Amino acid sequence: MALTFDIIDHPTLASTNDEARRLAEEGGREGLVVRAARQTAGRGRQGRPWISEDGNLFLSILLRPEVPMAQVATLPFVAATALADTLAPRMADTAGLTLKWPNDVLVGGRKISGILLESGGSRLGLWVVVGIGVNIVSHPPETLHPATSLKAAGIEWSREALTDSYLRVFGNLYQTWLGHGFSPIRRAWLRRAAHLGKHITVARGEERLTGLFEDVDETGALHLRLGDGSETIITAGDVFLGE
Ligand code: BT5
Repeated sequence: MALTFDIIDHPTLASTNDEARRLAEEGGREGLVVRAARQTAGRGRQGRPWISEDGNLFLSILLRPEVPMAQVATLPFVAATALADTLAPRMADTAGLTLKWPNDVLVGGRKISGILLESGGSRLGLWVVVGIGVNIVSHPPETLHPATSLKAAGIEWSREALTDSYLRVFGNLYQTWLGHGFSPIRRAWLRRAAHLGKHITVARGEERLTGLFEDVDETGALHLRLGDGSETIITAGDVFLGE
C-alpha cells in the first residue's frame, strides 16, 4: 500500500528530529511528518549543529520499515536521491546537481541540504526518523564545507510546495527501496555522485585518507583506492572533494 504522509506543523521546535523521535516512541504511525517554521537547536551528524535560518525547510519523517537493520543504514541515500530528483526539474542545468557521500546534496559543489537519520526500537518495533533541512532562502556564510541555498541557485520555492514535491518523490523511492532493496537507489545515487573516479579526501576521526573514489557498495560503504594500491572501505566519515 502506498505510504501517505500527514504533516504536523509547529511554529518553533528545538529539533524536528527530537519531536519525531518522541512521536515514534509513543507509537506514532509511519508517514507522520514533523515540520517546523523555526528550529532553535537543529542537529547534524555527530552532534554537529545544523544552522537553521528562518525561511528554510526543517522536517522529519517517521518511518517503520520492515527491513534488515543493515538496509536501514542506506536510507540516507534514498532521502538524498529524492531531494536531487525533486530539484532537478527546477534547474536549467542539472550538471551542478550532485550527491556527496554519504548524505549531502550539492548545487555547484556547495551543500544545500543536510540529512540526519536516527533510529531506535520500542516495544512497537523499529522506528526510523529521517530529518532533512533544505536551505531555501539563505545559507550560513562560514561552514566547514561551502553552503548554498535554492534562492542563491535561482530557484524560488515555498516551504509548503517544496515539502509536497519532496514527499511525493521520497514516497515513491521509499517504496522502491522497501520492495527491491538498496540496489536501484544505489544506481540512481551513483549517477549523480560527485567526484566518482576522482581523488577525494576522507576524514575519519583524526585520520585523513586521500585516494580514488571508486564505488559505493551494496551496504552503502565508500571504497577508496589509496596511493599504495590498497583499498579501504569506509562506513562513516566526511568527504572533502578535490583535495
Ligand atoms: C547534516 O549533518 O548535514 C544533517 C543535518 C540535518 C538537519 C535536519 S533539519 C531537520 C532535522 N532536525 C534536526 O535537528 N536535524 C535535521 P552533517 O553531515 O554532520 O553536516 C553538518 C555540518 O554542515 C556542520 O558541521 C556545518 O559545517 C554544516 N552546516 C550547518 N548548517 C548548515 C546549513 N544550513 N547549510 C549548509 N551547511 C550547514
